[in-house]
Amino acid sequence: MSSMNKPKVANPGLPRNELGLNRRDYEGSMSTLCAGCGHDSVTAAIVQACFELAMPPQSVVKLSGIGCSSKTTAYFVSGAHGFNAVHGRMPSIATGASAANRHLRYIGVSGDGDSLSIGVGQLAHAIRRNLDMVYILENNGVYGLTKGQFSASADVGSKSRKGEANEQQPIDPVLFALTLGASFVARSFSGDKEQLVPLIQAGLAHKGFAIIDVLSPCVTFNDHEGSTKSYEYVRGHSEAPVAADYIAPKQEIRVQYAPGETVSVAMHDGSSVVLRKLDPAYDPSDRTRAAAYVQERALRNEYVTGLIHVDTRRRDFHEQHGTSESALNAVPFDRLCPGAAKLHGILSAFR
Ligand SMILES: Cc1ncc(C[n+]2csc(CCOP(=O)(O)OP(=O)(O)O)c2C)c(N)n1
Ligand code: SF4
Ligand SMILES: [Mg+2]
Repeated sequence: MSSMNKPKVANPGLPRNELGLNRRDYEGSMSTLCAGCGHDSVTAAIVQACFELAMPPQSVVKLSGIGCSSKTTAYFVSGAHGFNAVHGRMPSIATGASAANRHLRYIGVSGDGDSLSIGVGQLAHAIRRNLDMVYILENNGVYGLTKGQFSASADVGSKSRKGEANEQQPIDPVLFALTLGASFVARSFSGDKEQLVPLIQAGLAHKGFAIIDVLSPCVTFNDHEGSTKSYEYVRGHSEAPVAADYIAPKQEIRVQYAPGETVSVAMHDGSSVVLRKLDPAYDPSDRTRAAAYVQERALRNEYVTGLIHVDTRRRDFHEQHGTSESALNAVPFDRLCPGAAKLHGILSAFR
């Protein structure tokens, strides 16, 4: 993929975070996506989230597959580690990298084609394993990169640019993730940075798999009348039962909330996520009811957005598998490779 680096010279007046870095330090190369593509707004939200969290760039690992959406990783945190996997195979790379170093922060960006067609089996197992990563699915209902075929997330009846209606049932990534027991499930819209930034921050603070389905319109192939993934349709058909505010560790909760109006979720890193209930009956800790709510609203042609479900008690991949506390590249060779005699002993236990 060709890329153009942005000049690093920044206005000296730009605000700096605790590390002394400014927002420009969290950007990547120049985007080659179409002007107005939703994916570029998601990039801007990731940049803001990482800047505000003062994440050391070298602590971030960016992973993606293939698609316009998967090009996103080139456009943020240029100082991070990165791996652009083959189509649909990003979760395997993330699993291996995470097993080798549990202390880095893994941000995966994928598309509806990459995640729900060729990569659907990979995504399913990353969810089941509760891999410790944020998985951002930039969902536009089409294969943008290959010129606008319907993807597996296209709604029944949604029309292509030429007027043809999709007939196949969609896979809703939110319902898919809830069914598989995902521990953090959110949905947002590329045009709603106010909602998306704290969701990304909460996802990064979550110990386990945090999937964020971001409705991210494709202006070139799926932004016309009749499409259910256009800017206009998504704006007019989205509703959030809870609003999430991310509160960093040691940061005071400054806003006064009325009693009963909020639920505070303590995250493993000492931060908290304050959930303001916009629908008083909604309980984001109840996975079954969350799924029913999303389905009921889908029947009314509404996208449920916000933090849909969170469960901080589920053991993540590292706890389940007892992965190495130190990164494998820091483990002495004699511990990494205990020798032929030990290996023989292990193998004979399986005979
Ligand atoms: C093995 C393989 N099969 C097919 C392709 C062609 N291909 C490239 S991207 C893509 C779909 C991308 O769709 P999506 O993930 O929704 O990304 P978008 O471009 O819409 O952001 C396909 C089918 C490929 N690159 N590799
Ligand atoms: S084709 Fe669609 S998804 Fe791809 S860059 Fe253009 S607007 Fe974005
Ligand atoms: Mg797509």
